[in-house]
Order: sequence, then structure tokens, then C-alpha cells
Amino acid sequence: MRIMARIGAPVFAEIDKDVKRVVPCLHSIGAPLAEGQKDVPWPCNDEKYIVHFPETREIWSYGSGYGGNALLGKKCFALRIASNIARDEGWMAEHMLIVGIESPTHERTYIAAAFPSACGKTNLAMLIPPAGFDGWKVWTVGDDIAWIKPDETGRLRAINPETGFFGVAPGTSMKTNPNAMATLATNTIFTNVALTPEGGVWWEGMTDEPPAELTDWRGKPWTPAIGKETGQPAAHPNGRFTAPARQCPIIDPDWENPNGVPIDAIVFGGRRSTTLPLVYQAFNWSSGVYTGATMGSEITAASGGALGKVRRDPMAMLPFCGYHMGDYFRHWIKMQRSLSVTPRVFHVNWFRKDDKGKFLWPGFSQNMRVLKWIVDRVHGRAQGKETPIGWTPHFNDIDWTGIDIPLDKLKADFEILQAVDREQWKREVIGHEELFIAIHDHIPPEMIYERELLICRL
Ligand code: TSX
Ligand code: MN
Repeated sequence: MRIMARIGAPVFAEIDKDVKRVVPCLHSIGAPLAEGQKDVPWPCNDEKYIVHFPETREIWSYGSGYGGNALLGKKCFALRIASNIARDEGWMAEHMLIVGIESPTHERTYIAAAFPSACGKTNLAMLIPPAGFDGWKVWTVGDDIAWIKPDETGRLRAINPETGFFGVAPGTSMKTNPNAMATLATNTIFTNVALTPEGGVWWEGMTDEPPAELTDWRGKPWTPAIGKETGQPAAHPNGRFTAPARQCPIIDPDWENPNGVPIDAIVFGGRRSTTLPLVYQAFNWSSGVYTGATMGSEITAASGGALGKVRRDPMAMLPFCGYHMGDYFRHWIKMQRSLSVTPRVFHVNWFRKDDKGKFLWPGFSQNMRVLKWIVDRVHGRAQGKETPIGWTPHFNDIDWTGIDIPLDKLKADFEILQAVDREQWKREVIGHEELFIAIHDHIPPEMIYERELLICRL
């Protein structure tokens, strides 16, 4: 909690200044020691309760040591309870990263983005621009949660209510996220990762070759040969680092500004091998809310369920919204009334594949080219093509400076990446309908109208 949240007496005094706002939270592993009883590393209760009381604004968490259930300031408070408070008070508590994109002329544009798990949210929050983007800079404000409120001019401003990153370790490396590696180099707590004989840590994907000997996340000896034989990884796939945000080399100068940063664009995303283009811009606020409400990710081996099927996760908030999802969509729609400018809304998909199952987009640093189009659209500088689902970039609307892919391959791949296939999208709308049926009794009419308009355009 010391890493992840602002804590202590001065903070406590600040919270209850005007009205009583403290949310009492209790975390217990449910194993009090009797007089003289020997302690164990973890009592491992099978029974767990993570309970939220939105009416009395309390959190009771019993039996779980997982960060999401034990760091009560995070998902339990900053999303579930806070989203409930935000609905009542006219603001938004969202499962979003916040980044600032600085141009060579020092114009800074802030983007908030929501993705389901396993889409590389922390990597995007700490992006390093690719070769050819001299003078461009990305600043991290947060990698997981955004509290977004209209200011007195009717513009949305966002703060990151956290002070640390609770990130998935496996896959994090000097190649995929050097800024995260620098952040976690010191003052960091690791959970369920492997240990090196020197007292360091290791996880799958950190280096190309694993070290010769390790202690695995369960505390057992592990060698590459043992790993091959048993098929067991050295680190748990959900092993984590808990690292102070202030140690991030590209932390935004305004990351602790209590007034927040102005949000010009909201980006939704998902892991989709078909149908969803690399990027498109929604037509307006209500079509943007529809885009977020219907987003989802394909089920992977890690996430469980029917492989390849789309799991809908509206605004990446399904497990984190503190009230009915239909009422949550209505709250999003209603937010427009308190705004003089609405942020532009986009959808991205880094994971579209060709018919041979190969990723069409190189991702990572190259995503900067997509972010630049988003920034240019926000400021009215970039063209777009009208499609049934929204505005998409033409090939020449993207800045390709410095990319090392042959022009004809790049052009051919881009056309497939950006294609909006009417037949695929008709099937997609049926998927939207399945979600709407599940929550139909609270769906705002705008979502039904947007779906009908989408069907008409298709
Ligand atoms: O984080 C990712 N991002 C966002 C980066 C800012 N990942 C990792 C996802 C797991 C958490 C990605 N994986 C991204 C991405 O943009 N794209 C992909 C898919 C991909 C993987 C490997 C390659 C390309 C795409 N390799 C080569 O092209 C050589
Ligand atoms: Mn999260």
C-alpha cells in the first residue's frame, strides 16, 4: 500500500476535510494466531470473500492475498466504490491508462485508454517512440486507473489515483518495456516470480535465454531442462512487480497535479485477430460510448473459456464497475451534458492477423504512428475515410517516417489491417446483441439506436 497509494496521517486528514469521505476497508487472511501457535508463510484459505458495500461505502476483503483483492485502494476502492461515487457526483472512475504525447513543438496531448487484460496496457503507458520520431516524447501519468472529471470550463481532466504500478512481470523486458525495467530496478516488491542464485529475480520473457539455475515461484529448484520436461514456467504467468511510479524515467511532470491533465482523446482496444481494424475514430460521443460498450478481447489459453471466442468487456470495466452495466452506459451518455468539449473517441487493435495467423502490425514502439494520427485528428490536422463503423486513416494519413518495412508490403498489410468487412461486421453486431440481451433491462435507448444505425450503414 505504501508503494501503490498515498497513505498516512496527512493524507487521512485531507480526505475528511469538508465532508466525511473516508471509505473504511478491512483486509484479513482470516487466520489469527492463537497464543504460542507457529505462523505459516500463507494460510491459503480456500474460502474467499471480497465484498463491497456501495451504500455504506465499505470494503471487506477476506482470505485472498492477490494484489487486486488485498491492495484495497486499487480495484476495490479506486474502481468499484469510486465508480459508484462518481455516478452520484457526475464524474468517472475508469480502468484506463493516461499518457501525454508531446510533439517536437512541445504541444502536449493527453490520451486515456481502456483495454482488457493481456493487451499490453503498461507497455503502451510507457511507450518509446520509434526511429523517425525525433523530438516526439511520451509521458506516463498512469497505467491502470483514471479518475476523470469535468473542470469549470467543461473540459475533462484526469488524475491517476495511484502512486505505483502493479504490473504483470512475465513478458516485461528491455525489448518490450525498458521504462518498466528501469522503474522496477529498486524499491520494488515481486510476487510469484523466480529467484536467481545471486538473489535477483527472473521471469519468462525477461531475457531470450533463461539462467542456468533458478528457484521457481513455488520455491522449488528450476533449470531450463526441468522446465522443458515438466512444461512448468519458472515464474507464475500472473507474477507481479509492485513499483513506485516516481521511479519511471518518463513519468509526466504533471502526474501528481491535483487538477489533473486535460483529456483530448479516449481510446478503447481489444485483442482481436479478425474484423476490428488497427484504428478507427467513432463518429461522435454516443457512437464512441457504443464502441466502448461493445468492446472485447478474444479468449486466450491464459484467460480460460472457449478459445477464439470474443469475451465482451465494456470499457474494460465488467469486473470493476460498482453498479449495473446498463446504468453505467447511461452515465457515460449523460456525461456529455456537463461538457463543453467531448474528447474524441477511438478504437485500436494491435492484434489483427493475416490468413496465415501472423500478426499484421509490429506493435510496441510502432503504435506511436497510430497515436500520432489520433493526436492529429484531435487537433483537426489529419484526414480520415468514412466507413460504416467510423473514420479510418488512409495509408498517407499515417506518418511512416523511419519504418523498416518495404513500402509495397507495408501498403498491402495496411489495407488488410484497416479493412472494414461488411460480412464480418454483421456477425460482430450479433455479438453486440448478445451482450445487450444479457443486460437489457437497464440499456439506455442510445445504445439501441447506435446499433440500428450501424446495421443500416452496413
Ligand atoms: O504490449 C504489447 N503491445 C503494446 C505495446 C505498446 N504487446 C504484448 C501483449 C502482451 C501483454 C503486443 N504484442 C503488441 C503491442 O502492440 N503487439 C503484439 C503482437 C506482436 C507480437 C510480436 C511481434 C509483433 C506483434 N513480433 C514481431 O513483429 C517481430
Ligand atoms: Mn487493471
